[in-house]
Amino acid sequence: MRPNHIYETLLAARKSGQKKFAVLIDPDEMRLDNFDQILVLAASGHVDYFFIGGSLILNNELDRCVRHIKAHSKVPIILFPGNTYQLSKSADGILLLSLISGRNPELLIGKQVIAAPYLKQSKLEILSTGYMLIDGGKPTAVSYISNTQPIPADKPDIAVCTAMAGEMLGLKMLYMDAGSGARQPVSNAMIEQVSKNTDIPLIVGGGIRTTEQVADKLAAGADMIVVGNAIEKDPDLLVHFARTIHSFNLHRNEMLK
Ligand code: 1GP
Repeated sequence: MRPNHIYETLLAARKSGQKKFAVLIDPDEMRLDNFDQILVLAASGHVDYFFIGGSLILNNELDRCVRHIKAHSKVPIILFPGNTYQLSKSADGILLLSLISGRNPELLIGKQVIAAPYLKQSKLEILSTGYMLIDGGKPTAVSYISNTQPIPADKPDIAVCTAMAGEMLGLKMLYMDAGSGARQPVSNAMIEQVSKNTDIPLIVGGGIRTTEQVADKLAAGADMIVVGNAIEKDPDLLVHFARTIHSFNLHRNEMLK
C-alpha cells in the first residue's frame, strides 16, 4: 500500500478550507471523442483527481482506461469501484467504500473482505470512505444494483447521524452521492449539517450540472465536488467548474490574509 499522500492532501485541504475537484470517468465511455478532450482540459491544470468506475461497467476496459489516462495526464487517478472486479494496480488510490446509508451487508463489509488481499499487495493508497446514497429524485443505478434505499433528501438528521457513525467507526472520508444523473443533487442544507457535525473530508456528487450548484455546494461545506455526466455531455463545462472552484479557493485565501 502507498503512503497516504492523497489523504494527507485532502485532510490538509479540509482544515484550510481549500476545495478540490474530481471528474468521474466511466470506462464504458472511453471511446467517445469527448474522452480525449477531457484529458486535454484536465492536463492543463483544471482537475485535482480523476475518479474511475461505475455501478455497472459493461466492457472490460477499466485497466486499459487507467493506463491511457496515466499516459496522457499527471492528474492522480482514484478508483471508485462499483464492484470488486473494478480494480487496477495502475491507479494511484482507491475509495474503499462502505455503503453506510444502506443495510446490505455485502456492501458494508462483504465485498471489502474479498478485495482486501488484492489491495494489501497492491501499491494503491487505500481511502476508506463512508458512502452515503441520498435520494436524488429518481431511482439510480446505484440504488438498484446495491439493493438499498437512499436516505430521504429531506431528512438531514439521518444523514448527520449516519456520517457521524461512519467517522466514529474510523472511516477516513465521507461521500454523499445523489447517484449518477440524479434529478436533484444533494441539498445544500444537508451538506451544511453533515459538514458541521464531522471533521473528515466530505465528497459530494451526483446530478451537479451548473456552476451555481458547484458554488453552492462548496459554500455549504463540500470539500470535493465530483462531476461525471454533465462533463461527459459537454467537456467545456470542466473549465467552468474548475474556475468556480479555484476562485472560491482564491477568495478564501484572500479572506485569511
Ligand atoms: C456519481 O457522484 C457521481 O456517483 C457523479 O454523478 O454523473 O451525475 O455527475 P453525475
